[in-house]
Amino acid sequence: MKRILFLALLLPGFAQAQEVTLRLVSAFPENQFYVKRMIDWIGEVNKEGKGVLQINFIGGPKAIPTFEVGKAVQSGVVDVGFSTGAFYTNVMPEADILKLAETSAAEQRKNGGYELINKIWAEKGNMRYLAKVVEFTPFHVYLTKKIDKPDLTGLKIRITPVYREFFQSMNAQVMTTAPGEVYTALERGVIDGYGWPIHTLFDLNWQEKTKYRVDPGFYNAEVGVIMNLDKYKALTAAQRSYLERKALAYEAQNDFWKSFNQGETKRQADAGIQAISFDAATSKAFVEKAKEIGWATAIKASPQYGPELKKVLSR
Ligand code: 173
Repeated sequence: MKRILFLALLLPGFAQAQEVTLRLVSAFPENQFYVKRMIDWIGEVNKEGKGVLQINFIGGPKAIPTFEVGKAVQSGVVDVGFSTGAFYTNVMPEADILKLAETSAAEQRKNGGYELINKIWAEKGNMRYLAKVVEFTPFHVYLTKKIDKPDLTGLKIRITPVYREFFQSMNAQVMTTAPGEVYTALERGVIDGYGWPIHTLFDLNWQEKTKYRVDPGFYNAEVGVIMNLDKYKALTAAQRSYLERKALAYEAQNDFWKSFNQGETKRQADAGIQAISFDAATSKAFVEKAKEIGWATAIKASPQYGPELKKVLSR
């Protein structure tokens, strides 16, 4: 007993050694809805995690630029990142393959997908993939000019790696930007449109500059919580199980997006954004082409893991 007391006095902070604080950065702008929702989750984590684990939200792209968040997590400059895979293809090309998921995150927890993702993320990114927190969400092409067929010839379109090959196949002139730069690019007429999910364009006021949305949507937007692997391994068993339980609870709310997306579609119509749609055969070909190009690109970028990912992500 005496000896324990002696040790406790000797090591400052001994009593608090079981609480860890993780530093988190977001690749999405702070005023965007994803981040508001993520901050609510952090609130929950911190409320119930006293004495075990706390998360400190450092900030958005002003703290670490959108396309550098993955690198910061990989190197341990920050502990946790909130990002979509397309923003960290500079860590590994596999990151962008998650957009091709047809199986849900819940299904991937059961069919080996989650383990495979974590094997790749650990090996190539020094990361742990804690949870997918956006899914059931298609991407669309949004335009300031009208088109009457799936042809983007003569149009300058803002992209991320999500859309590159597909939009190029429709002859678009593409330009990569972080979400935070889209508004200014629209305002200055530098772009005639952009790729983005069906939801959350209002947070960044893009509806002011957007006239059309091309239907149908394609792929499945993914946003995840990723963690530096060394930091993850350094957690105690109690900290790790707490964090994983909270991450899973966050992921388990993904059905939220289904109703939210319906509301967002209506909100776009109310804001005067017109849907451009094609006949059934053209629409079908559009979606199939996106998928075909997506997988061809994925397998070319990762001959090692592309085919394995296809097994667990496809239906
Ligand atoms: O368009 C984008 O910035 C992008 O790639 C993305 C991916 C997932 C969710 C939201 C945006």
